[in-house]
Amino acid sequence: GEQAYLDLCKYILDSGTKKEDRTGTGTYSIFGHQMRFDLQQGFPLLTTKKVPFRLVASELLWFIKGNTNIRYLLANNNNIWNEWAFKKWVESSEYSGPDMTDFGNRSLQDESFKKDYDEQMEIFKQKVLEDDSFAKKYGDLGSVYGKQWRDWKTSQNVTIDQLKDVIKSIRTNPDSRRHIVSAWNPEDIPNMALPPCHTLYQFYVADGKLSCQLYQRSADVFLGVPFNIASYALLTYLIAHECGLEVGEFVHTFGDTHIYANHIEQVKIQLERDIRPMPKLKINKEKDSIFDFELNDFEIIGYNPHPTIKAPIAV
Ligand code: THF
Repeated sequence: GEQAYLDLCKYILDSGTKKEDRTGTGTYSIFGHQMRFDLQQGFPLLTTKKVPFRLVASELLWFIKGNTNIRYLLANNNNIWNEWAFKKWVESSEYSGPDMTDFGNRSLQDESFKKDYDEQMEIFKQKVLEDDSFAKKYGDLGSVYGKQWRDWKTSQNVTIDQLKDVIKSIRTNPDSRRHIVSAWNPEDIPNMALPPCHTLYQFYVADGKLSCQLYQRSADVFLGVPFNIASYALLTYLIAHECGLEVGEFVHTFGDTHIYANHIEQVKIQLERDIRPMPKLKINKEKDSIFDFELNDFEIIGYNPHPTIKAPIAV
């Protein structure tokens, strides 16, 4: 449960190794870890800070629809993937605004640069929302999660719908040890804005309950992991619902597990807070296919978290 998350944070602060990373931010990290969440106890949305469920749910629906374009997220007021699409745009030959090299770090250090950046980001978002051909070219993140889950292309040019297939295999052969969805497609990685952090997940059925385990190769413990826990818990609820099963456990297994150097103070604040009761998830029982759900088919009940803790995302 949530205590396992706080224990992980504390362990990394106490024992993590300082490393440099791709983003130039620096991290404290450990390698290899596992947490378990009993979904029968409630819905694992952390209470020691506010986790915006609406953003978690719209991102998951975006994956489930096989969509890889941030236009869908923007239309749902979800900005969590903007930086990766924006990066492609400002590095392209068609971009002619102020130089945006290393915008993630510079906007944290330089007030006047941040003004330019915010302005360019606003223009970019409007263009993705309003201009179809621009959106097609620069709103798309390439072969990220949605593509691999729903539309994996083999070398024979056959399409594999891993999500549909795994639901079918859970229904027809629950004892199978092959209920796997992989987002890690080595051949396709050069076509992705970011190689998948959630590399692979597996389902397990026992005693009428559906459990899910995720292998996450790289984990941003403060900003990403609270989202990731809620996202895979929601996915497990939806698939269990479609397959007529109860929910079991979510098992979260990690590779490089890190806290960014500029999240340390935020983590310390969170560690001082006491855990509150877990909320419950209510889903619209009139729908039965995971492919038909929309944002307003979910409701989180009894969520009374501590306040938001703001932190910069590393790009
Ligand atoms: N890159 C990095 N550095 N960390 C990640 O967790 C991450 N993701 C996705 C892709 N690249 C990543 C994006 N997921 C937030 C949360 C999840 C994200 C990206 C950003 C975030 O900033 N959350 C804020 C609220 C943001 C808002 O209100 O708009 C928060 O306080 O939780 C790994 O999946």
